[in-house]
Amino acid sequence: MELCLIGLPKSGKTTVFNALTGGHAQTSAFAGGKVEPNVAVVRVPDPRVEKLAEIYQPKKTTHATVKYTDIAGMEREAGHGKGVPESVLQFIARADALIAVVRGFEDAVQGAPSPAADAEAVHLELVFSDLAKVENRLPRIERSIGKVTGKEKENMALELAVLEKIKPALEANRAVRAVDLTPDEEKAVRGFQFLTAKPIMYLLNVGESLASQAEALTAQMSAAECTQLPRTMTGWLEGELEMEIAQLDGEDRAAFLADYHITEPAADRIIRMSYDLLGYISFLTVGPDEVRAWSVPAGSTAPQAAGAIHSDFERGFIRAEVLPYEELIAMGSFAAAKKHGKVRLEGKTHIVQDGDVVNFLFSV
Ligand SMILES: Nc1nc2c(ncn2[C@@H]2O[C@H](COP(=O)(O)OP(=O)(O)OP(=O)(O)O)[C@@H](O)[C@H]2O)c(=O)[nH]1
Ligand SMILES: [Mg+2]
Repeated sequence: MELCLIGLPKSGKTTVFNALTGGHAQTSAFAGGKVEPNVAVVRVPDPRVEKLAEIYQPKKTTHATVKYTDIAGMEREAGHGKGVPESVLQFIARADALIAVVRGFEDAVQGAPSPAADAEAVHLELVFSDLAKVENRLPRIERSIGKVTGKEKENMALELAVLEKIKPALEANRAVRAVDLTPDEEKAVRGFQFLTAKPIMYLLNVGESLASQAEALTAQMSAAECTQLPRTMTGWLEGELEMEIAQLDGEDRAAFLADYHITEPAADRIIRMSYDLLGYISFLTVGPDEVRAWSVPAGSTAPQAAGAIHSDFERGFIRAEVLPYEELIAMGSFAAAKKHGKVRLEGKTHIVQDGDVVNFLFSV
C-alpha cells in the first residue's frame, strides 16, 4: 500500500511523516523546503503475525508494509494550476490513497488555523490538475476519432464518453471518484491516474496548545464540501507530539505513552484508518519457511488473493485451503485443524476474508 502525504506549505507534512514512520526527516519553518521527497516503508502492526510466528518458528516473518511518501507543499493559489508541480505529480499519481495534512496549529505568518478552507484548497488543486488532463485530451480525441477505425475507434469513443462524464463533475468541484463508472469505463481512463479518483484522508495536524479543541477543529474541517465526497475520511493527530513518540525506542516509548494516557500511537491508528479508507483486508500464509501477512482489496476472490503472492498462483489456481485465524489458534496449527476437518476447500469464486489463513493449491 502506498500513501502519499500532500497539503499546503507548512501544514506539517514532514512532521506527520516523521510521526507515521519514526523518521527524522528535516522539518522547516522557512519557505523553499527541499524538493526531494521523503520515503519510508513501515510494517503494518498485526499481532496475528507475531502469534503465528510463535507457533511456526519460521525462518522468516514478514508483515504487510505501507510506503509513505512526503512531498513538497502545494501553492496556495487554489485553481491557478500552480498547485501540483510536475516534479511531485508522479509521486501523488502513483499512490493508492492520499493523506492531506491540514494545519491545525497557530502559525507565526499564517495565523490561526482555517481547516475547512485549507482542506478545500487542497481538493481544488487536485481537481484542477485532473481537469487540465481532461481538457488537454478532449480536443485530441475529437481530432483523431474520425481518422481511426474498428476497435481503435470503439476504444476512443468509450474514452471520450467517460471524459465527457468526468468533466462536468470536475467543473462542479466534485471528484472523479464521485462519478459512477462501470469497470470498463474506469479501465478506459485508468491511464490518466486522476488524482481525485484516489481515496483521501484529510488529517488535521493539531498543535499541543490547541489539543483541547481538536474535535471542534476537526468538525470545522468536516464542514468543507470536499470531505463529504465518497471514499473520503477525516481525522486528526497531534503531529509534533506523535513525532516525538515515534522517534523513541521501545521501552521509552511505552513509558511515554503511559504518561500521556495514549492507548495507541497515531502511526498505528492511521494505518488502520488507511486500510478502511482503501477497503483493504489482510490474509495470512503460514509454514516453516515464512509466516506472512498480505494485503488485498476487500472482496478479492481466492485467485485474486493468490495473485498478490505470485501471478503464477493466480493463473494456475486450483483451490484454496482456508482457515480463519481464530480457528487455527484454537486448534494449535493448520495441520491439526485440517485433521479435524476444520479447513475448508474453496474454489475460484470464494471471497477471502480478513484474517483467513490460506494455502493455495495451484499448477503451473
Ligand atoms: N506548534 C506546532 N507546530 C508544528 C506542528 N507541526 C509542524 N509544526 C511546525 O510547522 C513548521 C513546518 O513543519 P513541516 O513539518 O516542515 O511542514 P511541511 O508541511 O512539511 O512544510 P513544507 O514541506 O515546507 O511545505 C515547522 O516549523 C514545524 O515545527 C505542530 O503539530 N504544532
Ligand atoms: Mg515538508
